[in-house]
Amino acid sequence: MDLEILLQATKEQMPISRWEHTLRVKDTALQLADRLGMDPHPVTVASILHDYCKFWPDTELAARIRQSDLPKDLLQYNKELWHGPVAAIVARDQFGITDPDVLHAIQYHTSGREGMSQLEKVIWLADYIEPARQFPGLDEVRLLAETNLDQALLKALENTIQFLIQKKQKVYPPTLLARNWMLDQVAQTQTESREEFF
Ligand code: DGI
Ligand code: FE
Ligand code: FE
Repeated sequence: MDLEILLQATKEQMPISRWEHTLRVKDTALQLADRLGMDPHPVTVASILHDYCKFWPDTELAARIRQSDLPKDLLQYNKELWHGPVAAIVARDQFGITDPDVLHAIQYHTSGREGMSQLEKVIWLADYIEPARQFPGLDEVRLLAETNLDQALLKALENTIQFLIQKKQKVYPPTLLARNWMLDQVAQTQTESREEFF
């Protein structure tokens, strides 16, 4: 995939502020990936495309969800959740991206899900911590992200769920499952590192 074509096509889909967010997510994700020894290419492609459909009309997003193989229950939840899954369909059908890990990282970049891959985690977290973000509790997540991807993601998912509850909004079940799963993952690594110590 020619990155210049992806960059140009994505830039044309959104206002400049969202485009700059996209570039910051890419840089943040690449920093995390470098530390984790990951291949930078899929990280770059998923970062560029993650918000491709952010400024599409809700009616268009809903139509694409109905027409595609995406889960229809998305339509019962917050519209904010729609742009990622639809961007994954565009990545596959318009840009010919076949790597399932890249497609999943785009698809689940808002909700998260149980069993997220390392790439999915990196994109989710980079989107949350990119330097211009200002969520409550973000300093703690940024600090955790420097040393422990899983702990940072757990905290960020918990912050997001708390935020949605405070706003009296529904929580899409995959986000809850992601948080429960990360809680187990973090507990498991803590037990393992204690066992190594003794
Ligand atoms: O597209 P971005 O603004 O870069 O970020 P995003 O794709 O993570 O969208 C974030 C918004 O989605 C955030 O304001 C919370 C909202 N949202 C609504 N329902 C849910 C949700 N986020 C999650 N994780 N789960 C939900 O059920
Ligand atoms: Fe998004
Ligand atoms: Fe984003």
